[in-house]
Amino acid sequence: MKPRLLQHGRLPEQTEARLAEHFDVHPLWAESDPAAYLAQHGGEFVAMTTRAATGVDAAMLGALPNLRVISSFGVGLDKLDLDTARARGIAVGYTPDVLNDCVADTAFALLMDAARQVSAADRYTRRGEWLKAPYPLTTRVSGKRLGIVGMGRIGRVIAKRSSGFDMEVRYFGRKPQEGVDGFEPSLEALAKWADFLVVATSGGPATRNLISAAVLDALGPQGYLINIARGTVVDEAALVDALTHKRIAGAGLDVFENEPKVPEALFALDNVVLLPHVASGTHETRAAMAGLVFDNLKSFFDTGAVLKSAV
Ligand code: 8YV
Repeated sequence: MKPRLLQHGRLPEQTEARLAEHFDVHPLWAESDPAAYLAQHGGEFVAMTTRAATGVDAAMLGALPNLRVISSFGVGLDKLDLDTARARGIAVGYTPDVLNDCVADTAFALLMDAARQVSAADRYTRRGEWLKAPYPLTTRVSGKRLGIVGMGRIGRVIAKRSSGFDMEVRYFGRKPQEGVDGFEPSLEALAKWADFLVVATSGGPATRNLISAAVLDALGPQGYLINIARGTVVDEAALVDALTHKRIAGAGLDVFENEPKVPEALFALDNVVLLPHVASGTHETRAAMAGLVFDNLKSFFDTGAVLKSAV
């Protein structure tokens, strides 16, 4: 008999098909009242899939008394109740590493766009304004100072990308990373030093509003903020205020506090580039992530352990 698997949130089509070959899958996303469904059937499931943005909370885990493994699509763990999973001995697989390159690429796309105003200049050209006047000057990237908040797997690839732009790198985090020079123990000092501050840390309560009004003020009117991490890491109201009043030069944002809602005040501003949380969203990377969601489950049922464990 195939193990019974609860699918929380959709996955790429091929992955859903592959899962159905090996598991008795129930799509929770198709239920009109998921809580009522789980109250009746929760005990049937030994495995589940979810997505980083969807997660699994304590209430849902409570409704799944026989769950043995969770396999999550994504690297973010901020919406997963890991404490409960740990306490109950539930294995948790996720998809780190395979998305590092694309997320770092997107960080650089946002950085380049914020500084050189690629999107704003494109809009200017389409509006026919070039016929009236040349586009205003923008800000140089090469040779500038890059501050990275969170020198983890993705932060390191961002640092690697920056060497192609001859940038000087320093970073902030809980502790200095072995083999990585440039640790700065004060986030405000890093922001003051940096021309570009890139947020690449994990989300969750420990980093909530880490990028505060004070950090933005330290970054200052010549500084740019790039966020490819989680919207919750930045005090969004303070950021909107800083961008509106030009207390920072600009920003490039892939993530927001209440996705898919983006503060409307930002729509009218040309000093901010807005992306709909797409940093890992390439065919290649999403296929690798989906493959790992499957492989984590397969490994768990073959060997008792997922390949990439989050707990
Ligand atoms: C995913 C992400 O696109 O991996 C993560 O944590 O934020 C993204 O790569 C997405 O959130 C998956 O649901």
